Amino acid sequence: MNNTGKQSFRDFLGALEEAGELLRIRKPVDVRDISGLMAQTPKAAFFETIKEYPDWTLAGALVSSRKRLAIAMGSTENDVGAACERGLMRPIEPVMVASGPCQEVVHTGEAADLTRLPYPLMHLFDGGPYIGGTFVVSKDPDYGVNVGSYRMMYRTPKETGIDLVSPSDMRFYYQRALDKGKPLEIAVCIGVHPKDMLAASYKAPINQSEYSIAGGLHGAPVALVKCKTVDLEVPADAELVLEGELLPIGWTADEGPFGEFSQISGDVKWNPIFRLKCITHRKNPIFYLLQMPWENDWLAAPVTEAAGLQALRIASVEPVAIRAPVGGCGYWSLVASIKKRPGEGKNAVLALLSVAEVKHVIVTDDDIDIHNPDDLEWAMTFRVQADRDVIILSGARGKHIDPSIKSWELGKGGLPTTAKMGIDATIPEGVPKKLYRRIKTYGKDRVKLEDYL
Ligand SMILES: Cc1cc2nc3c(=O)[nH]c(=O)nc-3n(C[C@H](O)[C@H](O)[C@H](O)COP(=O)(O)O)c2cc1C
Ligand SMILES: [Mn+2]
Repeated sequence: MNNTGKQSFRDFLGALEEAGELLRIRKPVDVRDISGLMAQTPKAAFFETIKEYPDWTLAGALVSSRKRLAIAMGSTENDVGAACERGLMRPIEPVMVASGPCQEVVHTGEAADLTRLPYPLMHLFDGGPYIGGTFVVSKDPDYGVNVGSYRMMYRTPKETGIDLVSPSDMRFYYQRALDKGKPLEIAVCIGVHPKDMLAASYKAPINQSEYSIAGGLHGAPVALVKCKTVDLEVPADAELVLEGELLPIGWTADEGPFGEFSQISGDVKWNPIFRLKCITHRKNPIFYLLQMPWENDWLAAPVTEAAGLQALRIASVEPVAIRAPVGGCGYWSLVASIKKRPGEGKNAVLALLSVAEVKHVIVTDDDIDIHNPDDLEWAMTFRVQADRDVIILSGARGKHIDPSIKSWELGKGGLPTTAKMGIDATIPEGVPKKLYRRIKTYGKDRVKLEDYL
């Protein structure tokens, strides 16, 4: 813990280890073998010795299961969305501190060199080695501080690509700087707590800093230090910080392909370039290799679930359980059960379809266990009449990455739209509840099979 009581990346590794969820790999490893090994680890992995990078250790697969995600959130596995929502409702502003471990070692000039960091090629077909787990800070003179996560592709020792295709606050900040012909300063933090990563990936209103969201999730303020070469502040407890700027060249550099969070090997995109000025890091730094796609998809789930809970409450529908399935990559689908009053199956569908990228929604009554696929299918079978209970909308905001929306037809810089579908799998109005009385086996509570074995 750092002195505000907020947990750090290292605190989280400690919590994983305590829960028996961290695998320590002591044997020296070739950095090129790390992705392949990471994809096989049943737990989070910590590589203690990387042959070509003696100054570094590396951790990954930290939240690529609901179990480890729950450890990060300090909640039960089914309540990560609710824990996230509680944090979102009580933002806590960050505090400035004079110095922090993230700047124990400073490299400027020649020494600021991206080839000194241990990040391997992640997937076959990738356009280069990528940094996936970024916490990127930027500032706009009118809108203030922003934090988001955007993947970065190695180009040269001083340059990376960065994916700024989709609408985001930082894309907007960059466009505003570009309109003035100016670069946008950014600070890229790597190795922060998963709650910080959640805050970064949360779409806060443009004039709210995600630092206050991170504070809320932690229940303690984020301590910030001033950067060395840019006018920005970064979390004092980060493992590593890359200071630099996005060059005012617009969306002109090839970036990709990359193994995307859609679980698809993506296409080449046109994007800006990040230019490095300075690297700062902790002593004995730990590089965070965010394992795509799983960690990205699991990190998306609590935010999508929390947004779904909030949308339902705003629509004055009472949620009972919610799930952003990993098959929907944590972004594209939501399944929820509600305490329904007449008509609210439809209200709930509409509310959930309004959430960010959510494209498909299923709503059930609260007697259905939405975490059990067979129970969900049963509700879909007997509570849905497709001509009445399926809502289809056209022309909502979409994401390039979904092949089914054919974004290649848009041309450079164009933004796609998508259809959305919601299924009201609640008991239809006018159908008596007693027609859904579930079978109970006679005598099941009285006898035990094991007594007969
Ligand atoms: C691990 C991770 C990687 C991400 N990579 C990207 C990316 O490369 N490009 C992008 O536009 N969004 C990416 N996102 C989603 C954005 O971080 C998210 O939309 C965020 O809200 C953007 O913040 P902003 O609107 O404040 O700029 C990523 C999210 C996560 C969790
Ligand atoms: Mn933002």
